[in-house]
Amino acid sequence: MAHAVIALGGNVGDVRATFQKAIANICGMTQAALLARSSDYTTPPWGEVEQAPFINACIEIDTPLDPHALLFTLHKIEAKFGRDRAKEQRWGPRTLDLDLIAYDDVSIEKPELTLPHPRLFERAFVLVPLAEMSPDRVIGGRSVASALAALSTEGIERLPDLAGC
Ligand code: A4P
Ligand code: MG
Repeated sequence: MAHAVIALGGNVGDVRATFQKAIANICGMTQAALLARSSDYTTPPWGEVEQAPFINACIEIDTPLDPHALLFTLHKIEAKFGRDRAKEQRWGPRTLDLDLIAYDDVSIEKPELTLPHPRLFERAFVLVPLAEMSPDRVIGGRSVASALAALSTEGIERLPDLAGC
């Protein structure tokens, strides 16, 4: 089993409901055990595209899949929840984005899979939920809490838990 960190994001549709179903699919389709789930956060859109605020969250899983098979399965789950890469703009609006943030201490530098995630340390919308679960986790030689301390968290707000979750 390997330990993997996955970031969830979306700003189209009922994103929190999508997250709940997507997490169930991740566990089922990657034969994974869910170790931790952060709260959901509302986050200002990052990047140059003008668009609605996002909801973001992170999970930690134990999975028997290798990193490529895991990302392939995450892409299948994105498609299942309405994501169509052929029709969308990079960094633009989407129903569900599933990024593989870290996989054990594995380093990979290929366009189709870079680990740890190459833009992790620029993104408070990933580091805030990650820090809620594992502030002391070291990824790519940096602790989550210290990486987060270097970023602005303006506009990022934790959402109350959904009833029944
Ligand atoms: N890829 C390489 N490494 C990885 C990895 N570790 N995890 C490849 C996931 N994918 C990886 O990804 C583009 C390519 O990266 C894929 O072919 C994959 O094999 P994508 O998901 O198709 O495209 P993307 O999501 O538009 O790119 P990226 O860089 O993941 O962008 P974002 O930033 O995740 O996208 N603002 C807020 N507040 N919250 C957000 O969640 N998200 C985006 C959009 C923009 N602004 C945002 C948010
Ligand atoms: Mg992505």
